[in-house]
Amino acid sequence: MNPPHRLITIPPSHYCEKARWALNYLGVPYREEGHPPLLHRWAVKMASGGYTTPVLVTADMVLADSTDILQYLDTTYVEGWRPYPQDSQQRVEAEEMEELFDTRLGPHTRRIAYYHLLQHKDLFLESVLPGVGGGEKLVFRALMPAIRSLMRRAMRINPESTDRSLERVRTIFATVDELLGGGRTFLVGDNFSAADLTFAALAAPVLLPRQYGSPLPSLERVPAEMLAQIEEFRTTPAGMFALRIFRDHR
Ligand SMILES: N[C@@H](CCC(=O)N[C@@H](CS)C(=O)NCC(=O)O)C(=O)O
Repeated sequence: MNPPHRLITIPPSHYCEKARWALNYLGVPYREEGHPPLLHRWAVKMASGGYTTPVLVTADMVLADSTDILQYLDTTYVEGWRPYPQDSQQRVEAEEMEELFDTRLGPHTRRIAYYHLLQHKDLFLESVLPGVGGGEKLVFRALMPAIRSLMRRAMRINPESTDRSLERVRTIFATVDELLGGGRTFLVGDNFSAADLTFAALAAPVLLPRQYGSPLPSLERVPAEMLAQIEEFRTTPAGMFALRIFRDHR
């Protein structure tokens, strides 16, 4: 029998990782349907009418945003792990942090990773093609030069914007360093929540954690400039925290 849920993804996407991680953590059965960037558009349009992944299709609902997916899991699987704290004040804090990471961290870590990977065809293809169907793999390879420039244009990826994104990521990491200041185990309260999961998932493109749910390039193979940035972020308290969250909870 087919699992009840479909998860439409661009497999290496960190917003998809956020949804996939929550589904895995709860043990919810689902079937992942991976597509490469841009070729995802048709499947997503058919399923949700929108543009972005992840999209979770359940028997009676279509959820086209990673936060909506976590909220859905929180209210549907009430016997298991609850992504959001039960205390109302802590819940507000967790939701505010999730929103901050979704809007101020995710777009910038993605730009930094793509800036580097788009310059290295093999690393790029090894990152975006696992988990994708054979036909789309062929089409993607054939259209790769055009897709690469469309992606650069759509995400405004250039050296100057990438430098600005590095500064934005440093700022969010410094905020998380401060939040963790008193030696906290988790960002909100005493339990693993959507705040921790979202920070770790959306920071992943500048940390390359081993436990990530889709293959990422190994540290030995990434270009020197990217490696230096990963080492910088990995050695901050926020970076070490995200790597620990992956190690202990992914
Ligand atoms: N707010 C959305 C953002 C998702 C998002 O930006 N997804 C990217 C992948 S990292 C995407 O599908 N981009 C494709 C496009 O915009 O065409 C969420 O949390 O689900």
